[in-house]
Amino acid sequence: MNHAATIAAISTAPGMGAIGILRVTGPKTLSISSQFLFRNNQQLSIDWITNHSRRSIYCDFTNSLDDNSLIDKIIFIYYSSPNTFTGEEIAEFHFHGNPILLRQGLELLLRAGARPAEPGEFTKRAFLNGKMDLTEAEAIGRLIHSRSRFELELAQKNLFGELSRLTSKLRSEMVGIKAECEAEIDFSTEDLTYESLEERRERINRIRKLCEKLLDSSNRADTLIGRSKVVLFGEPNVGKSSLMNLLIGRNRSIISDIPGTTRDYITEDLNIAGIPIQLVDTAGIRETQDTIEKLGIEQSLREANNANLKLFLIDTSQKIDWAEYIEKNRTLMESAILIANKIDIRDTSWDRIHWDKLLPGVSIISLSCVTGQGLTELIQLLENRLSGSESTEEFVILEDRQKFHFKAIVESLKKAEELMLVEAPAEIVIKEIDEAVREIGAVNGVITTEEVLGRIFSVFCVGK
Ligand SMILES: Nc1nc2c(ncn2[C@@H]2O[C@H](COP(=O)(O)OP(=O)(O)OP(=O)(O)O)[C@@H](O)[C@H]2O)c(=O)[nH]1
Ligand SMILES: [Mg+2]
Repeated sequence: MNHAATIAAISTAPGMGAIGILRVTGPKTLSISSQFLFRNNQQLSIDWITNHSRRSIYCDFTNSLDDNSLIDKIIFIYYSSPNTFTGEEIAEFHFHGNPILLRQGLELLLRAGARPAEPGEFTKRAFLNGKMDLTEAEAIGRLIHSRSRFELELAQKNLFGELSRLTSKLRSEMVGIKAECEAEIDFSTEDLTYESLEERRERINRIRKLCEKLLDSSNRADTLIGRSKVVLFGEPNVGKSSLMNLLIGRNRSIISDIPGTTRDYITEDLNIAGIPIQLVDTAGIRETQDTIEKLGIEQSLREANNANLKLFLIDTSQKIDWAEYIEKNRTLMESAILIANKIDIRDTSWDRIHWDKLLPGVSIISLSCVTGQGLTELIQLLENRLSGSESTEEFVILEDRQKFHFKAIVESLKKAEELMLVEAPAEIVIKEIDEAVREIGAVNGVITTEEVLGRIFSVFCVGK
């Protein structure tokens, strides 16, 4: 399939980098590109470039439209069609990775007749030219935006065709069932026994269960992919805000030696070992008459309740009867990781060994927000707890659009099963099967409309 327009875009992430790549695809790729490519003040000819397909060409990128000024020394690569990402010819310009430079280059390519690519347009062409199916194309978008290793691995599975293969298999099974129903109508076979009908219903049931399992597994994966909420809580002045600032690497929360400094809760997004988390610093919990502080404390407890992980801080610099302290706070402490803070100025009443007996099974980390002692250990523990031992093997990720179709399949198959149970005529059953076949076709893009494609690819980044 040939698309009239030749499109161009900056394909690397915005910002500075060692290199930045401009990409062009479409029928006029060569005539547009070659205008700017020079060696020893000689423009590279289209023939010469065509003979050097897939080879890196070191050359000048010159502003031949205005004053022949040298824009950059680049590596140019030309990929002749059809064995390319988009299925059409592609040119790549490897500039030095400065955004202003890249925009200058792009500007010239556009003036020479290319059109700015829409978000995801390169991948959309790849799909339209049969280079990949829709689940694989969607997986590229997911892959680029993955925020954790877990999500990345799931995106890779789809990109490498796992969902595509499963969908094709389900589709061919459903088409098979549909054909059987048709045969039944056409010949009204006498030898179609009750057993074979029963067997067909079981096959439909099996496919439906599989789709339900898929939806369930994808919903569970969504929960794991969502940002984990990590809440810091404990009594006033134990160092919650200090730990918040230490973890995010800047002074976000106000720290002071006055108990009750933080009165509201404060949230920050950060990444710990590739896991996206939302960190929440809360108001210190204590008995108080101050109405505003009271509200803050209520919020703290609410935040702690909603957390995926709670860090309960205690102040080891105080002289405290810890056995009594634990009895008072046992419920709060047992569901949390304990952070024994201010270990650099710990009081003699603090005894780490003692704790394992008083609170068995609860993890304790000795920490100093001042010296940084124990921070590596804490981060390691957070990583272990948050990433879990979740293997991607039993999970699959479905985009919302795919879920929508799988739900529709489940509904249709369920109806088909019910109809068969009451021995409805095949003509009616087949309508439901047909619907399911259509829906599964929509999953990997056997059937699509321009509107659907527009929605899918518009969430991509430009240049992909
Ligand atoms: N020596 C030492 N001082 C610390 C440590 N962590 C915090 N502090 C000090 O303890 C005091 C209280 O720290 P904050 O981080 O404001 O405590 P908080 O728990 O947020 O207190 P509230 O917001 O009032 O609930 C400050 O003076 C900090 O400098 C530590 O590990 N060692
Ligand atoms: Mg605070």
